Amino acid sequence: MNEAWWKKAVVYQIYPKSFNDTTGNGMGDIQGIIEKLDYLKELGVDVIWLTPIYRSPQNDNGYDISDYKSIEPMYGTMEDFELLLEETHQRGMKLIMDLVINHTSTEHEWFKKSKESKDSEYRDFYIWKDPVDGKAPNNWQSKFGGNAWKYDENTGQYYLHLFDVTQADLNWENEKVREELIEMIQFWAEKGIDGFRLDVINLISKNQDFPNDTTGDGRKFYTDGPRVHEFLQEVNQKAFSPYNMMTVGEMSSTTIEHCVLYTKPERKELSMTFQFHHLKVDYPNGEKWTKAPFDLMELKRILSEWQVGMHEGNGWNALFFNNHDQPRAVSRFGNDKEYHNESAKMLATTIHMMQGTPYVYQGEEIGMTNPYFTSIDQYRDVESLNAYQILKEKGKTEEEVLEILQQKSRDNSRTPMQWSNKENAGFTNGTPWIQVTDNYDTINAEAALEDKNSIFYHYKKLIELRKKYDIITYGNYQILFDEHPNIFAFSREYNGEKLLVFNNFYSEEVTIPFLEKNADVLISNYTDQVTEQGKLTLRPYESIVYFIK
Ligand code: TEU
Repeated sequence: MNEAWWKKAVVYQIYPKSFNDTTGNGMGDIQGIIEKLDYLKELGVDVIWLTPIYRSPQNDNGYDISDYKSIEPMYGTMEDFELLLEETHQRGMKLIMDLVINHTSTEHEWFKKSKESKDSEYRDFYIWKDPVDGKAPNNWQSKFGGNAWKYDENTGQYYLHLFDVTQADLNWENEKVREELIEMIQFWAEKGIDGFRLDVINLISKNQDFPNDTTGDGRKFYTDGPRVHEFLQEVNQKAFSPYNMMTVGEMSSTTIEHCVLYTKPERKELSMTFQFHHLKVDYPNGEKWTKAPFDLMELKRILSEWQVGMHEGNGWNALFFNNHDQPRAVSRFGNDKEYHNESAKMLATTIHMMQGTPYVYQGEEIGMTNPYFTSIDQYRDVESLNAYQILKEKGKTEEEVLEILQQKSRDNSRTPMQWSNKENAGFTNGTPWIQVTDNYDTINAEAALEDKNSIFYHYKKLIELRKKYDIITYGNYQILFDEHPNIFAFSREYNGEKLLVFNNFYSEEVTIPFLEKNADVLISNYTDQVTEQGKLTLRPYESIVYFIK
């Protein structure tokens, strides 16, 4: 298999806690994933990405790891995992794990020993600093709100936590930390997994002066720090390359220039990167916790910039609108009421016709929507619960805060997978850890499989097209009608062939010039097209891909 097999692959992200429960404890488990492998095979995905299933106190649903080499008992056993890996491979699919190596849980043995005393041999596994003028060492803020430094009375120092206070940042400057982490990666590689998704990996290198953030609100994460490429090349050389691992880095607030450096093959760092700028087009002035419509012109500009920049730099994009941290795209960028089917398909086509490796987040393939929770008691996510407190302290009313959470909370994507119209959407026979969205009676996998016009079969066809047409993988990208306020259109060209992709992002019908003669329709979300006298009419959320030989 050539080294870049993942350029034609599609990855399916599973959030195990919400995927499928076989024990009745209300939380998904590994046996539940095994039960659904044939469903994923039917969809046609090539790779499964599991978010963390390692032992964890679950303060951040597994992104707070207390033991990298054991499975969290609520998900099952190591034997269950090894069976999942074998069953996945038997079906010709690959499996990648989530690597959270910027921080560990404060329940991790390393942290417990580090915290014991300043002389602990593990002290420098983490980032401990003396108070400055009796306060925190600098003005850095946690991504989950509040100070990024926690004072420890016992040793009179602060430790750094860029995320929750129970997620202590590892000190990558310490060679022993790198050695331990590389050995852990090799442990999983030896089991035969096929790669990793690397959590907030561009935060691992900190500016050792730990300067105040003078440009932002203290949340400017010293992303893409001074030694980040050096560290990644070391890990790649000792752990990724020897096992031919596919790797995807989650890059908070990064740049095209850095992502070209992270993913140019000859640099041997990562296979591809997730960037998030396109998922902040409903953050007015960069502020997530505000209710606001999305800005299509910004979405088009950012995605186009990344398409062109990464193509020219020979880098490689991970393409996505959905994941476990983001609201459901059909509710965020589409229309989950009157045009649910059309808009979900339109959004899928937008992503899958670009250059890069597409990621399908569990439930996206059947058009799962935000749950529209109405009470704070329905929320589970630590970031959302912190935001609730902070917004209330800032004087927002309960109603205003709940409206913001309804639009922006990470729990929007963490409701149980909707398998059928049975109780709890067929996810569990117990009480689900988080409420099921109440539209599961019509939006569920069983119904989707029985309906040839379902969103599921649109994804299946997009995945098939990627295998069949090299232009989708290798073609260059050019935006079309870039000033049009309603449509996101672009072309792809490769070896004399051309794709024309038209997406109407709104319910208003629009007409544009269209002079192509021998254009074949590769895929669309309507059964016909309206073209006459050199014009193309795009109906509500209409999406069409034309292929010109
Ligand atoms: O997410 C990184 C991150 O910044 C997220 O907090 C996300 O972008 C933000 O919530 C959007 O507002 C990764 C994991 O995907 C996330 O689930 C973890 O909570 C986080 O790292 C810490 O490990």
